[in-house]
Amino acid sequence: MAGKLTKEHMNLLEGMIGCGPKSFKLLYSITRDGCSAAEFHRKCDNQGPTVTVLLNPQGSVYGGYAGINWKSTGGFTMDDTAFIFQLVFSGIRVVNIFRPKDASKALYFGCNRSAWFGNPDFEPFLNTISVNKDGTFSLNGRLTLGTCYNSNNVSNDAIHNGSMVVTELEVYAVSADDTRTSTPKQTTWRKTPALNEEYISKIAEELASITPPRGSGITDFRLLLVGPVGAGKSSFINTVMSPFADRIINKAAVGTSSQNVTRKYITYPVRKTGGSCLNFRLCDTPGIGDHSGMDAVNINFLLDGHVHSSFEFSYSRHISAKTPGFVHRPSLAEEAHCVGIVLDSSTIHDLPAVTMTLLNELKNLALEKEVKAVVDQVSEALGIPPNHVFPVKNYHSEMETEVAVHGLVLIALRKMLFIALDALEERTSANEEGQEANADVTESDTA
Ligand SMILES: Nc1nc2c(ncn2[C@@H]2O[C@H](COP(=O)(O)OP(=O)(O)O)[C@@H](O)[C@H]2O)c(=O)[nH]1
Ligand SMILES: [Mg+2]
Repeated sequence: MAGKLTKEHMNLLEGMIGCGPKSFKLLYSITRDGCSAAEFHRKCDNQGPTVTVLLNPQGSVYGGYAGINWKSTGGFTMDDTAFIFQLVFSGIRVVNIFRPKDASKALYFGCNRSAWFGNPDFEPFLNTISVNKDGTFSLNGRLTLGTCYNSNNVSNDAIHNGSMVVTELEVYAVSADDTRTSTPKQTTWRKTPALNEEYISKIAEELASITPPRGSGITDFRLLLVGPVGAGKSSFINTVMSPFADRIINKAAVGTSSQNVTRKYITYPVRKTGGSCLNFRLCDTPGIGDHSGMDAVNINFLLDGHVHSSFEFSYSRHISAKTPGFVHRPSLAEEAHCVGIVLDSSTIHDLPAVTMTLLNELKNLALEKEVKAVVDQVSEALGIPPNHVFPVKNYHSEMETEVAVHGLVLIALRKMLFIALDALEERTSANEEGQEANADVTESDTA
């Protein structure tokens, strides 16, 4: 059986290991051989250097390299060639290598433990884990970089999405391969953008240059965010603001305490460090499912621009033309130009049926106003094209900004802006054509 490690991953790993081309032979796979420490040791002990790779449902790929034999003899073992790595985060290439700072505890050889790195740094699983109904495995280990391995200021969540649920764990024997020449690094890096400072400033500049179409009379795009309570809508807004300010922003109230739960419709402009505003507003909404009043009727009014900023939703009363502050004839500028559905990737399997129904209704309501979501399953469940689904990670516990977080959020934001731009260009040209047609009629009338 071929493993899930791609050629590109192998090229990246052999660069990290060093000393020329390597071949990778699959020794152990939890989906093929069962997830048990005994099986891991039966297949992987005394096989020389190995790579252990984990793949998760969010599309992240990370793992650890051991430069010496795995054994079942117990105790810590020195390995200054060992490292923990990340290759992909949420489907986007994010390459990081975390080397030991205390190599004397680089590996642990426990007969009831799988590949075990540091104390505790990266410990996939203990004993035996049974497979979940959906084919994933909820590993009982953890990723907590920083004790024996350097964390390079990358948070654990930015590697494993805050969860030890995996779709696969594989171990490969690594040996020198003189028959294969490695792909030059340059070629690999060009295929997809590396999320580094340079890329972040390039994409931030590009985003600042996207403006509503001329003739639309609109100064800023309205990007509406909807989703269940606690999905991360307010955090997403703060995270989007952060790369433009070069610090973590906390303007939108985050959290589940009663004063932090969003009850109002609030539109947030985004400022650059110099003070000027970008050409879009992020519109925060109350969460679906907390008696917040976010049902199909109210969402429809919101999409069409009948609701003013700071409007407080009520569960007991629907919005109507009699609601104080109701915008009777909203202009195109007041409508939602793009709708982003924000979902928490760790609870996507458990969304209540009523929430799914409402999200589906919302998609139908939004029609050409295209929709965003954060995980692949949503693409299927809601019938949204996969290239409109963007996994992102918000700031929630970090102290400092992170390049990978900025990269993912800016890529998602760019897609939202392009969707809004396309929708508005279509509307504006349709209006212009309408006006031309009217002008023709007037001329012939007066002739
Ligand atoms: N692990 C993790 N937690 C997050 C993320 N985004 C938000 N959170 C946390 O989830 C909780 C709810 O977030 P919030 O933005 O208030 O959700 P909202 O109700 O949709 O606005 C807060 O405790 C956040 O710190 C994320 O990307 N990863
Ligand atoms: Mg909120």
